[in-house]
Amino acid sequence: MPHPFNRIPMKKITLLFTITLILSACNYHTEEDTNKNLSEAPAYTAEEIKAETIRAWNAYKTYAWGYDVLLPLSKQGYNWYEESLGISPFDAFSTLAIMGFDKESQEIVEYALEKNWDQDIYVQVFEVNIRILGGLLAMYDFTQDPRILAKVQDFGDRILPAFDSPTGIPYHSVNLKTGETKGNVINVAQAATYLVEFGILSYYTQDPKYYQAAKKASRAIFDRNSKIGLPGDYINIESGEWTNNWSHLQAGVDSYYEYMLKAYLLFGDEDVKEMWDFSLDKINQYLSQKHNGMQFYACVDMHNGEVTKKSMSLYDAFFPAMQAMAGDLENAEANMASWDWVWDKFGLLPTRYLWEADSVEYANSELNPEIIESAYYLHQITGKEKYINMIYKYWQDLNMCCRNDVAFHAVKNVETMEERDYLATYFYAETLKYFFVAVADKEVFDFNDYIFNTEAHPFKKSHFDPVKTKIYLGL
Ligand code: DMJ
Repeated sequence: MPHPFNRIPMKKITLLFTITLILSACNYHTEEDTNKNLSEAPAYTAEEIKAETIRAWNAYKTYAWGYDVLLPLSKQGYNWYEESLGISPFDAFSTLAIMGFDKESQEIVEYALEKNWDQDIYVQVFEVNIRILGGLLAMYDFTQDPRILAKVQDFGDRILPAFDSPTGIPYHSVNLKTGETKGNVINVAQAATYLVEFGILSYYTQDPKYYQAAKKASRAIFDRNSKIGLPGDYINIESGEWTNNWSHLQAGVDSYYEYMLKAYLLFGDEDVKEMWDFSLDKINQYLSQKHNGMQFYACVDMHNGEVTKKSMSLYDAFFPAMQAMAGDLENAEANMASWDWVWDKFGLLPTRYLWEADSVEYANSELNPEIIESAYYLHQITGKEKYINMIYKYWQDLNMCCRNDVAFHAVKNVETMEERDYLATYFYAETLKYFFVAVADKEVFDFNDYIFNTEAHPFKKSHFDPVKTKIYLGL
């Protein structure tokens, strides 16, 4: 596979030449291309993804070990807060474990066992839940090592005080050492993306308090739906009042919906199934829009359903996966086709695109997984070859636009492909994992056996006995 950027001496050529070269290398999908045969991108193998994963992981170990994040261009580490939480290793573990990198996985287990969470820092509850708690739970699910369960429970107990609010919706941040909280206006995803991790923690600790806290938070959002049945996107967690009346399924709301469906599928909780069914009806009724024969999902006013913005954020590309998982293949395939069309326009997805105005609002792209995730679900569920061909194409484009001499990097602008010195931790947890499982043998990873948390940490369905689940989660 060609990696043209690695051969270009970027600093030695003129800016004009660089931009021309990058545009021709990366932005090669034109509107006329959209109907061409997608099988043009070459197939890749699971071994190839493994080689790229270990290369990128070794870059983290070499340049950023102990930090949260690798900065792959300046080749150094970066922390989210004043002290490191070590997020990359926790996010990377389940991907390395599935790929069979036993030595590297064991190194992360040792790192987790040594980690002391007694840190006097405020952390964002949503982010540490999906990445650290989710990563550690997956580590326990893989290893069944009771020492890891003790670490997970310790971490869970440190973020649980965030849920001690008048509404039961968590504060934005919690101090890991003191349990003090701050931040009383948060978005819906930050408010209600806990059912999966907290349910698993309840199961493994046999203590319903975690799942019950998560469910109270999700319920508190759902119960504040408008008269026409839609949530807003920002809420004051003390007063329970919406501070923004936009309703959508984009970044800031996305995983609230995702977790209702997944908690039902993993735990059989009929209450959250009802919430999901109701919400999906409203999404189809108010958010779904047709434009130029394609299907998009708009932002609308939560009180009257009027469209407020015809935009998509690259995070919403997770939704075809949810539709497919829920059995709504017609909408899932129509939605996926729109995402693939946007990808073809740029050769990567921009962070926010205005589909009616045909203009880019936020041009950066951060190695995000969602479009690959949805193509993977659709390939698994429909068996249609076009979806694996899309994944081959995404891999080829990502390589051309984001691969560097040690790992991969984000881009500041999908129209110029200007590089950004950042490798998000979810690239290890999600993006590389979806590329891998899309082509891995069923014996290595069988899609039907697992539910992923929103950070793609996989949990084996068969590990959760339905009778015990009801007791341990308090259903
Ligand atoms: C991930 O951290 C999670 O999937 C989250 O739910 C939103 N998306 C990012 C990656 O794009």
